[in-house]
Amino acid sequence: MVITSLADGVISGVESAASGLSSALFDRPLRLGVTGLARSGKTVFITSLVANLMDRGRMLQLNAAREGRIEAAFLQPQPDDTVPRFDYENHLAALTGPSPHWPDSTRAVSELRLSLKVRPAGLLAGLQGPRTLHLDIVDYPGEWLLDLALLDKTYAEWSADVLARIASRPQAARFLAEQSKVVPAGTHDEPQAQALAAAFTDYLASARAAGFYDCTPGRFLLPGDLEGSPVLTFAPLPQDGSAPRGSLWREMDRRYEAYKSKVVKPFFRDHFARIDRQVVLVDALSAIHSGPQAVEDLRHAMTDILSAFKPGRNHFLTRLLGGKRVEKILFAATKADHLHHAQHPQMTAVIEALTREAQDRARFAGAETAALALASLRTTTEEMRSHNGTELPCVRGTLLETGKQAAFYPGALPEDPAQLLTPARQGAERWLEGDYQAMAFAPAPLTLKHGSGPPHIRLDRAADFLIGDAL
Ligand SMILES: Nc1nc2c(ncn2[C@@H]2O[C@H](COP(=O)(O)OP(=O)(O)OP(=O)(O)O)[C@@H](O)[C@H]2O)c(=O)[nH]1
Ligand SMILES: [Mg+2]
Repeated sequence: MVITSLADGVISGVESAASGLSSALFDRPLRLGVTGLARSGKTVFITSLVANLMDRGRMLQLNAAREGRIEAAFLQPQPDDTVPRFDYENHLAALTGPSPHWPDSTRAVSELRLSLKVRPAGLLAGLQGPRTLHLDIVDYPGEWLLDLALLDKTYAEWSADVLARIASRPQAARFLAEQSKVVPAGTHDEPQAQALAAAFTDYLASARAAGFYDCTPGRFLLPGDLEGSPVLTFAPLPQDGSAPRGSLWREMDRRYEAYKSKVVKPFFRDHFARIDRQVVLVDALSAIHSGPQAVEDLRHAMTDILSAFKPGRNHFLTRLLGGKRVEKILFAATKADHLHHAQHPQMTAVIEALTREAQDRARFAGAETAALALASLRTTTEEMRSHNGTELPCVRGTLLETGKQAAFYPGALPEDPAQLLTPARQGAERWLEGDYQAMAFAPAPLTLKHGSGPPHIRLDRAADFLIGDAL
């Protein structure tokens, strides 16, 4: 229990005190954060996890499920009245309906409470009745964690940093041209501020599309209901310490500070600081398919995202969290159904290597970490095909683009992930060995057996690592 967190967030402090008490005496809530960069598979993961916890026929690697100790699982109203509810029913209907399709992109925090009624294991089994574990699952964009770095920077420092980094990027040309026309010390003019912010936002969007990960402030790309508000209407300007009151520079400085205090801090206080268990989803295969530059960018992004889990580096977070720590962090490579299972160990090795620096840090901070390759929703079957006399391990599924069935050999991942990460670090333009085929499968029409959730790969292992000890 953490009293010190009261310093920066009365609400989270009080709730963690209450949850400490209730975990001993009553039903206890456990908060599971699900994050990852855009399109990494958060929505599908949560939907399938919840469906498979409600119907546990495919959850044999989750001990409590295998032992038959989970008596019931049901959705309940979530504890936070101001956070949108995770749209479980619609996402599940999209995935498992008569014409299955992937759910829409979600661009904000959402939450769902799943309550599990569980009989205790071992010696206590005969003595105690069932307990209820409230699992509060929180879906939030990994991009928002990148904003943590802004808290340590003034507007002048941030501007200098960004302007230096983007100077040579073609995506920034238009913004830089607009920006060079304004006089930072001149009088603030709102249409001009808006034009600059819009040009900067356009730059961020095209930089992200080009594979750059350092596209902060994160909320510029995922504005939600803040769209058009002053906290999102600023852009980096060259240092002008002498800029007078009422100048463009001063106003941008003020908005940057407002973004930190009104957007970044509340996210960390209201969501991040309360997380007990965390899963970080990574679409490593897409990055590998895109080439070495994308892999290197992903490695940087993971390191930055996960630096949030080593709070000692940031004063605000240290103060906010007090002694509280995320207890477990799972790094999961998603969409493993794109590979034959013979290649899953290599995929796990890649995700371990990609997150090694970050994992070491989190371990240092006292969290238990693990890595695995999973598919939240399995869309393929496996088959061997002979090609020029060799047997190739393939996967077969319905292609998203054409709706046709096809068998795919995506390419062999190396035994040693360094064969991918080293050329990526060295700035190679493309892979020397082998080529990796990009592919996208549509969800397959399902007829679910009574008592079984949607088909997956290792979702039960992921659940056992994340919540097994609390069941
Ligand atoms: N084959 C396969 N594809 C998957 C799986 N999970 C996700 N995908 C693909 O990845 C896409 C993104 O998945 P989402 O769950 O929407 O990802 P997200 O992280 O919630 O994305 P945003 O909300 O846009 O940030 C889906 O539309 C699918 O194409 C999976 O288990 N297997
Ligand atoms: Mg989503």
